[in-house]
Amino acid sequence: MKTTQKTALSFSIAAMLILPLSIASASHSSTMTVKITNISNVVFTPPIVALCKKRIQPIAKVGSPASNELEPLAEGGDTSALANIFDYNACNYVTSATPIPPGESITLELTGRRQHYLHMASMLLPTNDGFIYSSGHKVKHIKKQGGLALRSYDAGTEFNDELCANIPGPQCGGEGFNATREDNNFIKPHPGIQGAADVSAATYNWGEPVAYIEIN
Ligand SMILES: [Ca+2]
Ligand SMILES: [Ca+2]
Repeated sequence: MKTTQKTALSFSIAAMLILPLSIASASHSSTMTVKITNISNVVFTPPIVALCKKRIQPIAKVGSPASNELEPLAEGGDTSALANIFDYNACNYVTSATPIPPGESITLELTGRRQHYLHMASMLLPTNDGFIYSSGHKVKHIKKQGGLALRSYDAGTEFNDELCANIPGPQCGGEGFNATREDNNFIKPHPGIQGAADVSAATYNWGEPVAYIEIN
């Protein structure tokens, strides 16, 4: 009897020792690589990529007006307001140092867990307010399905006049963010380049999807 009790006690002590270690191992953060590939005819501005522990408001909601944080990204490639959201929610995030030209990819490293939620956004150049985003998918789900294909969206915050004066970046050099919003002030699938003014549809128009994200 005494022996049995001693054995039971030994097991429970062993369990206490092992359990916290296994919990720590299951929730351990690791360095992940997020690879973004541009499969369009337009350039992606340096993207911002975040991994968040909690579920947070998505970067964009199709059919709703763009947030004041999304507007400067979609019109000017400025990620700083989105970075503030990620800071506020204690997410890990990185911003690429370079844009992603058509047919090329970049790989960014950041620390996270399989349970974390991925968020990513980038502007499409040369467009008025075209952008791509991914928001709220769990890392483990993205990994399980081998990656995510992204479509393009129009932020609905700037009319698509396709005038270089209103398009920033190396192709046009025009204005980026402007607080004025277009009449149809909601996020919608991007209609592509129409060749309405300064931007060549033959050179820049694209099909869907426009990007692919993989996590390793
Ligand atoms: Ca627009
Ligand atoms: Ca605007």
